[in-house]
Amino acid sequence: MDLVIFGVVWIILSVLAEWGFNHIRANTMYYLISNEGTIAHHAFNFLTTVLTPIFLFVIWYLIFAAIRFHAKSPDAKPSPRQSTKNGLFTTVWITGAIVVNVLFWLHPTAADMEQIFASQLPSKNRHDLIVDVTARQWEWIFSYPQYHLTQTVNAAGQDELVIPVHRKVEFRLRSYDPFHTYDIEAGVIHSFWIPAFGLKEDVIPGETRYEYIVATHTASYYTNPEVRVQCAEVCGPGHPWMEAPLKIVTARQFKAWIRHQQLLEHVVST
Ligand SMILES: [Cu+2]
Repeated sequence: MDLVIFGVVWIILSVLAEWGFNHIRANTMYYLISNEGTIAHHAFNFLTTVLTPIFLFVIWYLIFAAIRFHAKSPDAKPSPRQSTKNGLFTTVWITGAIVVNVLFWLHPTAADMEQIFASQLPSKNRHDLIVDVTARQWEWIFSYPQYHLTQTVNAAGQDELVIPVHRKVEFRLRSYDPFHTYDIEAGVIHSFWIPAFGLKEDVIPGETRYEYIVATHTASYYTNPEVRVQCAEVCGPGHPWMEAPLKIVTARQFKAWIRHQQLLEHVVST
């Protein structure tokens, strides 16, 4: 009888929780427009779906045991029926744990994460668009070495990041301050975060880090604020405002933008 009550309540709780999670996912997950972010998102959904009933099993087990088997009065004697071993339970629990772990290891949704980590190796990404990203207190500076652009800006003269859709982009992330000529090495830890891409990468002084992204849709900061570069590591008083607009454009628009930037930098430098 205990087993039936426990099992029925566990199933009801699991169904409710899965339903609630699906509802939350469908309504509150933010705008996501990168291949890599989408893979990570699917892996997260898969893991939470499998883990929710297991989590509830453990929690409900604790609560159920505390209610069902508590002493009825302060001077109650321990039950004469005591057992310290339950071979069936141990076998089911250990087998179940192994099966779940092997599932995570082999299941394509979770295994996709391995693909992301593998795809992030610089040696596998030789022919991408390169964007050098310099984080300083408090500004993001974008350079395009393949096009000889040192600092791209929008019409208002603010730093701006523009990348083409459906093309792999290699971000090279560094933290130092090119404008502090007395100490160019002055730098603190920042974090390169584009909310719409769903990935974050710390930017550490003295290190070069890489992030690879393929954007899946055209989009613009000027219509959706999630399409921006935001610092996600507290780096001083200017941290909350350390952001830069991002635009994801077609290949043709990107070419035109590069030409415009080249003209702009040429005008400024002469
Ligand atoms: Cu920062």
